[in-house]
Amino acid sequence: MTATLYVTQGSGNSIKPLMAARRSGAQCAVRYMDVLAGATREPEYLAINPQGVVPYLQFDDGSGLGESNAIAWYLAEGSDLIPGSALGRAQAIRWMNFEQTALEANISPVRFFTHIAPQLASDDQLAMVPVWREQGNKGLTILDAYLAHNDFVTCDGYSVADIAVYGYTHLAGEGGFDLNEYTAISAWIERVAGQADYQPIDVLLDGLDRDTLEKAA
Ligand SMILES: N[C@@H](CCC(=O)N[C@@H](CS)C(=O)NCC(=O)O)C(=O)O
Repeated sequence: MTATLYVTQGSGNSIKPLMAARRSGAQCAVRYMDVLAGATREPEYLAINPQGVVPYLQFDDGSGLGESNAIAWYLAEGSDLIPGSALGRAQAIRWMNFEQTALEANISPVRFFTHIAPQLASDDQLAMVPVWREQGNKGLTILDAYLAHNDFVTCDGYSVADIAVYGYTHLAGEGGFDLNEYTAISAWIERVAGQADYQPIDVLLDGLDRDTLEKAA
């Protein structure tokens, strides 16, 4: 089955499926959505993904798969990104849930409303900035303590769970978090970036932009 992956610029969630596909060799067309211009609120996109967010993987029969971590897992199937042991797979679920609830949920909005699009921040959202930073730092502290004793997120080495946790953690500095305070996370970020198939976010997203838009047109 062929599939189309919808992503957007600068998104720590959007790079997860792209990182997984690069490693596994999974093939899919990529469509870039201009979230800031409201592309994910257009009826055409809501007909594809009623949740109105990216990333989203649409199959050629019209069905689809949402949630960055689920899409990354799907595209990683059959590769060394899937932990080999039962414990490794369970640890992957544990940390992918943690990423969505303790890390992404705080780092993503504070980065968006202070760095990506401060002009869009309402007073209520600005009032949340210190809360997001406090909660995000709690999550980073827990991750840092874990990575002080573990090279990667699961006991089976570099995996799709590292990709999931990496998505927004490595962008935390743009949300006002001081990653220098987290020495184990900083060392792990280097290990992820040291993978042979690694490409940084600007290359993964911006580098493919023109090609894939032309292909999809
Ligand atoms: N939990 C979802 C979050 C998806 C999400 O919020 N995506 C953002 C970009 S990172 C988005 O599409 N925002 C557009 C909007 O809310 O209109 C995931 O991990 O995929």
